[in-house]
Amino acid sequence: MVDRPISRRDALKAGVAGTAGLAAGGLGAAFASPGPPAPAPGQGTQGTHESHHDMVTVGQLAPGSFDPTAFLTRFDGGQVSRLPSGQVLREYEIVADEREIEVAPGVYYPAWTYNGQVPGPTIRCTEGDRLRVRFTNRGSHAHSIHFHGIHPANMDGAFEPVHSNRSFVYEFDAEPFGLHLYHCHTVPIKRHIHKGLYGAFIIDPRAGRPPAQEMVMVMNGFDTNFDGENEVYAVNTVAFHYQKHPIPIRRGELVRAYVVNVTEFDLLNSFHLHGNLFRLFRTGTDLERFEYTDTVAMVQGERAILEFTYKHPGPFMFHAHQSEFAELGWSGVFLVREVPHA
Ligand SMILES: [Cu+2]
Repeated sequence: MVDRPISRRDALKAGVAGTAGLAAGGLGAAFASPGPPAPAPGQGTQGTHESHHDMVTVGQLAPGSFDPTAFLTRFDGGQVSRLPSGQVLREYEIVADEREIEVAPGVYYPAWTYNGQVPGPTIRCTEGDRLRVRFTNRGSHAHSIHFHGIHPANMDGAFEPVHSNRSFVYEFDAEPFGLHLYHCHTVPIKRHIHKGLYGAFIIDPRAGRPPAQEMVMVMNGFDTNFDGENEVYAVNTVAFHYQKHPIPIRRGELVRAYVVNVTEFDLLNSFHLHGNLFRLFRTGTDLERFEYTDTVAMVQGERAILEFTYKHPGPFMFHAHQSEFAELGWSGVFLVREVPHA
C-alpha cells in the first residue's frame, strides 16, 4: 500500500515545507506554536491585532523587505507629459530581474520580479491616456509584459519574448476603464507568472470614481518547495501581513479595494468580508451595475472592484473563503475606527 501523500497543511504543521528557504522560526514553527504577534519595529502606528488566538506567523520580515502596507496605496502614474495632440502621455520604465523575496518571516522565495518587487508596481492611468512602457529584461530567461485591455496585436506581449539584456517598448492607448492586470506571457506561462511577474493595472474613467480610501490587493501564492502546489498564500505576497498589521479604515467612509487574482496552480481564489457586504463591480468596467454580496470567487486573471462602508467600529477579518488558503496566510483585518468629530 502506498502511503497517502502528506498534505500541505500537515507539512506546514510539521515545519518541513519550503525546505528550499524555510528558516527556523518560520511559517512551520508559527503553526506549531501560534502566539501573540510581536509589534513591528517602526510600524507602531498601524497597531497589531490584539487577539491571541489567531493563526499567524511569528517574527518579523528582515529590514528592507517589501512592505505590503506601503504597496496597498502606492499607485504609479508614470512620468506624465503631453503629446503634441494634447493627449496625456505616461511613460514607465519596467525592469525584470531575479531576486529572493521574503513571503513570511524567514521564508524566502527565489522570485522573478518587475522593478524588484512582487507584485510589480500598480500602473494607474486614465482612459484615453497614451501609455509608453519601456521594458528591459535583466533576467536570465526571456520575458515579456502582456497587458490586459484593448491594444494592437504587436503590443500584446504574447508573441515577442524579450531576451536577456534586451528592451521592448509597449505603446498603446489606455482602454477600457476598469481594473486590469499585466503579467509575463512567456512559456511556460504558469512558471513565469508564478515566479512573480505580474501586477495590477488600473484605468480610471475620465470622470473618475467617487472619493474613497483606495487600496490594491493582489491575491497570490508561492510554491516554496517546487512541488507544483502553493505552500504560502497571501494578498500582496506576505502571509498574514494585514492580520499582524491591520488596515485602518474609518467608520462610515467609503473604501474601494482593487482586487486581482493571479494565484497559480489553484483553480479559484476568493475574497470574503466580515461584518459587512460590498458592492461588487466585476472588472470595474461598469459604473452602475453591481452585485451586493460578501464573497466573490475569481479564476486566475479575474479581478473586481469592491466598494464598502463600515457601519460598526472594531476589527473585522477579510480572507479567502477557501479555509485552507486563509490558514496558509491569506487572511487580514480591517480595523474600523470612529471618525473624530471636527
Ligand atoms: Cu517571463
